[in-house]
Amino acid sequence: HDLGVVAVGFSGGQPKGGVEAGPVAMIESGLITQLEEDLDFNVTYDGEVHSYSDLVPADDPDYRGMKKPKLVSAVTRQVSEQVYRHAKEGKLVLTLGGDHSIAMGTISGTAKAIRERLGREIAVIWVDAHADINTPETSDSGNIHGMPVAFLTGLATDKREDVFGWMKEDHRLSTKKLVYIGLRDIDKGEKKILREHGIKAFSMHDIDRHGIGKVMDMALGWIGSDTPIHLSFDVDAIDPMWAPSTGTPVRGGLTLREGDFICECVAETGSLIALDLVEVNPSLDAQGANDTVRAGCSIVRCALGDTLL
Ligand code: DIR
Ligand code: MN
Ligand code: MN
Ligand code: MN
Repeated sequence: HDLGVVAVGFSGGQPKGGVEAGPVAMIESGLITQLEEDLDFNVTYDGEVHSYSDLVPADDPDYRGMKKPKLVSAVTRQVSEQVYRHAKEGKLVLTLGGDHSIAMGTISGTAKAIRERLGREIAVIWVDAHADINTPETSDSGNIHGMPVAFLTGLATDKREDVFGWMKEDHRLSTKKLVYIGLRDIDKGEKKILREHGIKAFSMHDIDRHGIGKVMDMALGWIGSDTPIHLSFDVDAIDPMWAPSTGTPVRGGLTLREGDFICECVAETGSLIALDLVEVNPSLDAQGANDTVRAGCSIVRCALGDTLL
């Protein structure tokens, strides 16, 4: 199988430096070689961790409360085109982040490519402690990594081409084709959005109640078989016991095995078309950086078909 890899060294969707070094850390630990040699992928990777420094605008004032709106818009627009090109050629696409704002690029890219190539709408499984579905108006932080799902679903839009106005209908995702797993830190405005739009979400409470096996049956049942799946995995979904080096850790998360299990189940469907692994920040909790990088690499291998037996 053909795999396109995009390494996005970007931190502008949130205030903490260091997350731009996530891709290098995962690649240096041998991830791409493992995908080629152990999992037999034919990998296309330009060998570059993109920093998009040419896209830094001269000025970038807050707009509708968003911080660095022009920068994040320009970077995600470019990521969208990179991911689109791989997906249009029928490749599976792996994107290593970077903060989660980059999912505005990855998911818009696959949504467009799969529409054009297969005439299908994609489904998204968003594994995260957070819902990342704030609109600029509901966000308390103004950090755009808390907003990608709102723009991708069209709950947030803007006419300004340089502030996500480039995102058109064919880039978007239906709220009915979105499933969350692992939620445990949701803002008040986000809860209202999830409720009002009937968005399918499995919180840590649901995982405690039913077990991760049943939750995955329900999550994949909601999506339906034979639907192309984009898996967007924020490493902060994993409990900080195993993945402490991330910008907004929240206790009470998934175990390492539950994280891998989610990915194994998605791999088993045979419908995975793209995977994002984001928010690995090796400079935070430096003691735990190795564990966090290992957790991230394990997630990627499991989603891309590594099996225990
Ligand atoms: C909070 C925290 N909901 C915000 N969000 C995220 O800033 O909008 N942390 N995504 O990773
Ligand atoms: Mn996230
Ligand atoms: Mn998160
Ligand atoms: Mn945040």
